Amino acid sequence: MKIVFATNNAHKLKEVSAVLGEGYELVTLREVGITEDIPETGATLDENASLKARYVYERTGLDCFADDTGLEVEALGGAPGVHSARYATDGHDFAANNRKLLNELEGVENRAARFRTVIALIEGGKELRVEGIVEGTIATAESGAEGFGYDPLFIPNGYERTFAEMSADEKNAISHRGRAVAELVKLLKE
Ligand code: ITT
Repeated sequence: MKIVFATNNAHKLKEVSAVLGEGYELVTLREVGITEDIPETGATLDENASLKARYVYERTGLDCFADDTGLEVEALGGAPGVHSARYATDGHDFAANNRKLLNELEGVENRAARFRTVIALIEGGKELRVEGIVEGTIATAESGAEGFGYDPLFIPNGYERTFAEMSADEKNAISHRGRAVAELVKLLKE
């Protein structure tokens, strides 16, 4: 089954195609001729996932899905949340975001955080949403070189390593996106 995944993030594309497995052919935005940045102007992860999926559906008429992910840190009132990509700067500067997060949490004891992924699926013109959550803590220094974004700082509960110290398979098995994609697969199989 062919389905458009509305993302420009190559890491995500790799993670999601690994979880979806063989029965699905993921089509990229470039392959359907969408090269511009899709506006993410929503106030919540749900709204942004939905905006991205609808944008693609309106232009292509193809079945598609989009995700939006945020890191929600308890001591920061849920920040950076929907602003996770542009926490420190306007761009997707992962290193600057991680530095800012460490600064904001300096001396803070409560380091509880969670990643939340919302996926909006449009299939046959009908929209459905699923989500995936992983709870954890924010480390006091970066470790590991795998993954992307806040992975070097995020230690999932029950582990003593960050996501960036795990293989892609290990991360996918317990991650926010892995769980959301597992729910997506259930919807696609219904
Ligand atoms: P697209 O909108 O093109 O899909 P993006 O990088 O902007 O890509 P999101 O809006 O979903 O992705 O995610 C916002 C930010 O959250 C992202 O830039 C990363 O900093 C962070 N993030 C998302 N998923 C993550 C993960 O699995 N591990 C670590 N950080 C992640």
